[in-house]
Amino acid sequence: MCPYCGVGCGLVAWQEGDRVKIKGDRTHPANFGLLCAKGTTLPDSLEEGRLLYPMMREHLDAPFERTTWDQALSRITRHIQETLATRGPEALCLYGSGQFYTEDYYVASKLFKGSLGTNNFDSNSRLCMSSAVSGYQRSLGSDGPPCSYEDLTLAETFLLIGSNTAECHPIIFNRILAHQRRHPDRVRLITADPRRTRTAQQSDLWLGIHPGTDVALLNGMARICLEQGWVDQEFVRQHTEGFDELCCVLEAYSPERVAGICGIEVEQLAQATEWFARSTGSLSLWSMGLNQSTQGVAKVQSLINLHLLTGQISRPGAGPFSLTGQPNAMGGREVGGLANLLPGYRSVLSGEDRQFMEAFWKLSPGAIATRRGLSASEIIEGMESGDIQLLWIAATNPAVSMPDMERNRRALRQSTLTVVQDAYFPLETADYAHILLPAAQWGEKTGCMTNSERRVSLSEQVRHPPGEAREDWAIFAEVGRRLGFDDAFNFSNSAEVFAEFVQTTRDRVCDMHTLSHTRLKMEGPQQWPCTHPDQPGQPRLYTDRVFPTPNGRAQFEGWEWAPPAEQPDAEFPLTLTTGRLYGHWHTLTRTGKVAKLRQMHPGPFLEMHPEDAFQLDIEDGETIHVYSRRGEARIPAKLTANIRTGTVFMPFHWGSLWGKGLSANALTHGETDAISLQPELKACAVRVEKII
Ligand SMILES: Nc1nc2c(c(=O)[nH]1)N[C@H]1C(S)=C(S)[C@@H](COP(=O)(O)OP(=O)(O)OC[C@H]3O[C@@H](n4cnc5c(=O)[nH]c(N)nc54)[C@H](O)[C@@H]3O)O[C@H]1N2
Ligand SMILES: Nc1nc2c(c(=O)[nH]1)N[C@H]1C(S)=C(S)[C@@H](COP(=O)(O)OP(=O)(O)OC[C@H]3O[C@@H](n4cnc5c(=O)[nH]c(N)nc54)[C@H](O)[C@@H]3O)O[C@H]1N2
Ligand code: SF4
Ligand SMILES: [Mo]
Repeated sequence: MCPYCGVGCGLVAWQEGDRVKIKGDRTHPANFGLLCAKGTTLPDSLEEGRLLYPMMREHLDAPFERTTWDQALSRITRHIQETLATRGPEALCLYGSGQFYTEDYYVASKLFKGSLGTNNFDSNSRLCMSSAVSGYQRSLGSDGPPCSYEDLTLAETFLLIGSNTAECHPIIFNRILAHQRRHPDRVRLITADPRRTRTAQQSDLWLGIHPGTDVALLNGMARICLEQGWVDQEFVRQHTEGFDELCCVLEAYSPERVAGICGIEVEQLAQATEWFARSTGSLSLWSMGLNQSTQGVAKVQSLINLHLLTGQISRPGAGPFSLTGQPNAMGGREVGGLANLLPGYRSVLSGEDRQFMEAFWKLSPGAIATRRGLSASEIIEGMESGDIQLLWIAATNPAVSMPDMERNRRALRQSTLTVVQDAYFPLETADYAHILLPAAQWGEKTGCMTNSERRVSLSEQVRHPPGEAREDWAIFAEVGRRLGFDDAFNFSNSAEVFAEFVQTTRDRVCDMHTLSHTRLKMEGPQQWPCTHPDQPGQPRLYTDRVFPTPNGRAQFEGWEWAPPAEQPDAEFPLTLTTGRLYGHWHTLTRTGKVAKLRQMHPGPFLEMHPEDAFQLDIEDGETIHVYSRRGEARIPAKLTANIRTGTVFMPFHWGSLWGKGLSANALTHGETDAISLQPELKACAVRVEKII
């Protein structure tokens, strides 16, 4: 499976000499052989700049020196034991990643939440999927996405909201366009995005809303449905709860007011609503434009409200479909890879769930902490206050990807002991590490990942890890054994880890207890729930219209629109939004090593509307200064009418290894959604200045 985005394309990989070769897997149901530019160039990213040996240093200003695994792991184990004795488990913390394989995630979870007794294991999914998780849970009772890729060829109306699908989930977008080409009269695409992205350019309708106004937009659409009689009365009556309360909220969202808040025309709002409500199947696809917001959960729930109201759910070609970002963001949810979760879609806040996992892991009753662990942003606060004595970072590069870079830098500098476990060196986050552990990456280990449509694929090893690199799960397991938990971490391969993990999913929404490495190898990738050893998994959830809530009904929850946390003002008059480019992956540790992709996107830029630029006397290509209350960037302006006036956009891929002043996250702030604790990476106030 491709180790980049959550589309989860299948690959055929083999070794030729010392090179790995790949092609698209024609039999894989996610991509049927197709790959995008990132997937195709994957082999070019595997060799250069690898971290080959463990390295250590006494303090952050000393140079790294090569060390042995034994010495590095002894230091970590000793430090954990001392911390447990003096400060207790809450002073230990792991920050992981949706790019772990499921087996890596599971062993990490077992070590921290089980054996060590702290829920301080969060992951970069906090910056990515946590609003979708909370929104799904509150509305539908569980965060399993109900849809399938099959729906991409059955829907009539596509609402692409806060998703640049063409650049970020390209193979999904290809499938949608192919479907539209087959049914040009029926199939319609609506894109809601402050930028007229490649996705919007290929859509039938672009709703160029102001950043952060999605709740108003979706409430406006719901209100039009009420007025026009486009409500599926029977579905609402039989399968939902909270309709009257929702109607009260919707009263304030007249089309005129909504058009004003969003900065669009009433006719556009009406057209979008009609296409959505009156189609034979409406599928909404969303990602970071909804999730990365102080209203992230409100946006997700408002979107789900619209599906429930119109009955556009629980049947083929319809439903609210969250596109997962990272290849194994979904697997992370299955194993409890956020500070509030436990394996098998369980919660650390539920006594019953904790008891199950304590018994399963053969721990004493009460061994799992009752409190939610620290979220990504709270980890930074914990570093500032000195409450965290061990920070272990694996498969994520927070020195580039977390908001408010300067604050993070100061916090990370204060660490007593930071371990960074990554495949590459140099790396921005390594600047803050005392110990570097070399990780085996894609192609060098065997394990599973789950894509956006809940499909589990097995990725097999094609070559040996370079140098002394080891698999992530094996590193966590060895630390577990060194701490004295021999039985718990006595796995001899990742198939055994997977076999143990799947038993935690039995009778759960994500039931995959019949899956094993052998079955996945023999029968190919499977969707969960997959409850029968001889039958394939289910393509859709809730087709019986019974939702996993206490009374089986889906829940309407109406939200008032609120603007982003930091509003433009006289000093910082523009709203900056941030995101991705087609050819690059996150912090460039891999795609930055591929010449073809570097040529495609040579550097960062600030997209701005010519009218905004004219006022500041800025020309296309001119290097400019961008300031926020927290930091600055110095990058070329890229003038385009494909963005709203008042809004500017910057890709977030470039970190300090590529030069000074190139990072979007020097500008962003750390305010989060109150429920999901996901940061608002999509809106902050900035000022642009001409350099004289
Ligand atoms: N090429 C590429 N593909 C990737 C990745 C990558 O790094 N590169 N990363 C993967 C990961 S982890 C993720 S999470 C996904 C992310 O996938 P996407 O969410 O599609 O990508 P982004 O560019 O972060 O943001 C999407 C869009 O949200 C818009 N937006 C900003 N503010 C708002 C708003 O308030 N409302 C609405 N409606 N839209 C808004 C932005 O203008 C942007 O076009 O991509 C995955 N795929
Ligand atoms: N401003 C702004 N900031 C954002 C976003 C945004 O839209 N705007 N998006 C956010 C989102 S959605 C995400 S998902 C994050 C992503 O942010 P990060 O997680 O920081 O990004 P990556 O560059 O993918 O980092 C993954 C790291 O894991 C390493 N690695 C690869 N394979 C392996 C492996 O098998 N094992 C180990 N141990 N390491 C491995 C890579 O070398 C790399 O250093 O960024 C977030 N930050
Ligand atoms: S669409 Fe995503 S999973 Fe497929 S090849 Fe491209 S990056 Fe890989
Ligand atoms: Mo993400």
